[in-house]
Amino acid sequence: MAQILVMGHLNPDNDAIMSAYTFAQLKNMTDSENEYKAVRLGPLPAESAMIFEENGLTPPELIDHVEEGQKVILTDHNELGQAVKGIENAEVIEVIDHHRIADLSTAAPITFINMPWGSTCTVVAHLYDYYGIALDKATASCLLSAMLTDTVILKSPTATDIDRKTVEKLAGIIGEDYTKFGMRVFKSRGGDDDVTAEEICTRDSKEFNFGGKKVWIAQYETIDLEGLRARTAEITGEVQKIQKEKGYDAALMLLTDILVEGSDFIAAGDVAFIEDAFGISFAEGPVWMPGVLSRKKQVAAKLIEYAG
Ligand SMILES: [Mn+2]
Repeated sequence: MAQILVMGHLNPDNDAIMSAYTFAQLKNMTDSENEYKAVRLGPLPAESAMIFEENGLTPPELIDHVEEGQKVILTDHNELGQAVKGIENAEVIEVIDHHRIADLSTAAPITFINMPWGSTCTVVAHLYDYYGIALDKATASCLLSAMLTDTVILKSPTATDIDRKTVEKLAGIIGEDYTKFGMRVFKSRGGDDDVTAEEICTRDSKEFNFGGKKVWIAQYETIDLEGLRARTAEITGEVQKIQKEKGYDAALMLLTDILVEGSDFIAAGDVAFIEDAFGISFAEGPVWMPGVLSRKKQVAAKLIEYAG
């Protein structure tokens, strides 16, 4: 019996954690030949901790690398830059995702399920259906919480009709209005006052390769952007530090207000590339981008298009 590790991306968000957790559980219910263990590659987000606690579940264990030959299943990512240390010498046996297809290649044919839906947990919910496994309340809570954080309670342009239908269905299983549940999930993150600039910049950051440019894009979601703006200088300093120390061509921080529905862009490094792509200027500091909620669809996709 082999132990197979199921994991979301580095700097995990709620979708990375919950997709790994619920998919490992599904695999254990449908394949008795192997043992599937969900793990995480970074700190547990506050909302994930709340959902695990409420449902009496044990969060995935933290790991920092995988051994050579380890069998792994990737959820919520397929870019090597977002994967566990040692991935080059591990064996990827499945990928369940909702992102662009990047640079992963395998020696053998594998299950690779990638749907352009609002969250990986939407894909996992449909895989429970596919295997005819009924969702219990705890699993539905895990999945729903991640569908709502990834789609900003269905307000993000990444939310599809499939997401909307699935959200309604899961809210029915847990017996709670999805908007109320979603606000409760977002509020579990607490206010921003106790959060350091370093945490703001690293809580949900990802590395991308845009036509040879190594670009770091981080996103921090708040329900009080006005309050955060008092700390613009401090946060800008942190973004500049990350860009320089990690040698990124460019670094872009999105401070996203989920209630007002838009983001402040703070950039460092080769900002001309970002300015040209969006037709904006950072000469006066951060730039307010109304309606921008999705890093993937409204920011990364635009930079890929521009770089190509
Ligand atoms: Mn996701």
